[in-house]
Amino acid sequence: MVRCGCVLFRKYGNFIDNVRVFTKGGSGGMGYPRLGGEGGKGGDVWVVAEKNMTLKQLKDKYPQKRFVAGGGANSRVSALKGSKGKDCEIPAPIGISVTDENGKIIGELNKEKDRILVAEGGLGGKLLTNFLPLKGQKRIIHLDLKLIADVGLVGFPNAGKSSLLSQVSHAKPVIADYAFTTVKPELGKIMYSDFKQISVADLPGLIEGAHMNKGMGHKFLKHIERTKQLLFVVDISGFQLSPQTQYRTAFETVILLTKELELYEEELQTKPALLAVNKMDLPDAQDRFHELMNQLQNPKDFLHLFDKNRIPKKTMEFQHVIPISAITGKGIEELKNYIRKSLDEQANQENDAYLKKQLLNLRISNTASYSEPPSNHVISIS
Ligand SMILES: Nc1nc2c(ncn2[C@@H]2O[C@H](COP(=O)(O)OP(=O)(O)O)[C@@H](O)[C@H]2O)c(=O)[nH]1
Ligand SMILES: [Mg+2]
Repeated sequence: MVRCGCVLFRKYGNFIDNVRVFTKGGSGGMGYPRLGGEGGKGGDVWVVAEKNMTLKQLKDKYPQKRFVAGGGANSRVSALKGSKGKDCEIPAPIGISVTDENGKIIGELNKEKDRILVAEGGLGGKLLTNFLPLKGQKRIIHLDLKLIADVGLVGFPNAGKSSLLSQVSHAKPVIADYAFTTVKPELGKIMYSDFKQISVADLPGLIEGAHMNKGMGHKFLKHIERTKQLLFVVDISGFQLSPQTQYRTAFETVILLTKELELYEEELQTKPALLAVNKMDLPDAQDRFHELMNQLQNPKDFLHLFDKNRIPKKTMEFQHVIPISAITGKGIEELKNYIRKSLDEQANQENDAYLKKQLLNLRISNTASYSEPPSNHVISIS
């Protein structure tokens, strides 16, 4: 058995699982002191869960990441009670938690059309406010995709995902219960000798055609988003769903899995991924493994063997490929170490990027300190 994992590539993805946005409720409208008229309330800002929305789409659609609701109408002789300002809606994916700048949870979106009020509009001018309107609430919020686990297992049936999960987690995996999902992922925890823990989710039911909602299709694929990294698991002897379906080699399995991810959501492919090649205890496994490595390192030489519509635009870039046997336990320790290393490296990279951004923000705020011009007509409440 090959002892060490082979490094193919070393690149961390840029899957977006959190977004920071600026929100501001609309200002109230002016009151009408002489006639006792009341200005309209400013519009509110809401975060609303929408099907098929992703944080990346949100970022692409609103690069400024500013959401400001409309102002309330002033009170006039013809309309003493001013109308309410227009609300502003931030479209977000399902399965999001919304927090404020201090990390305090404002709310969660667990199903389609769930909505959370994040910044309230100011009151219109009225007797109580001396007919002066109030400003809307200003708030910076974070939208975070709720994670189910650090690592998600990706593989066709019988690859050995369940066996692997019990082997690495030393305990019977538990079935997790999440409000935002009907597919219950099996969760296991890898324990390290220094008490570090890494959670692994097995989301069963991925088959060819899952992107078209075959098998558990979308329900399954949706949850691959909710892990920091992917662990592909393939059977070195290949895969055949049933006697009626085509036999696939391990390499073909990797390509087909990649294509399923791509067809569902291309961004999934940017997640850091490892490849565990299972059942290395079987006869001929060693030869097949060398063949597989050759194919993975030169995919272009082998892709012409596939149907055109099965070839992914981009092949998966695995951080490591690790031969294992979930039955004998061979390679499992190496796999655990690579999983940990990969997650640590990703965390370091994210941390570096975060610090760089903070530094940049600091520089910008030092060079151009900006304050809003004072207004005679608007007062603030704290
Ligand atoms: N020879 C061998 N069989 C394995 C290994 N891992 C799993 N299996 C067998 O493969 C079959 C499918 O395993 P399972 O863990 O249920 O796969 P899953 O469908 O991906 O969860 C079972 O019969 C396992 O005993 C392995 O490393 N070597
Ligand atoms: Mg299973």
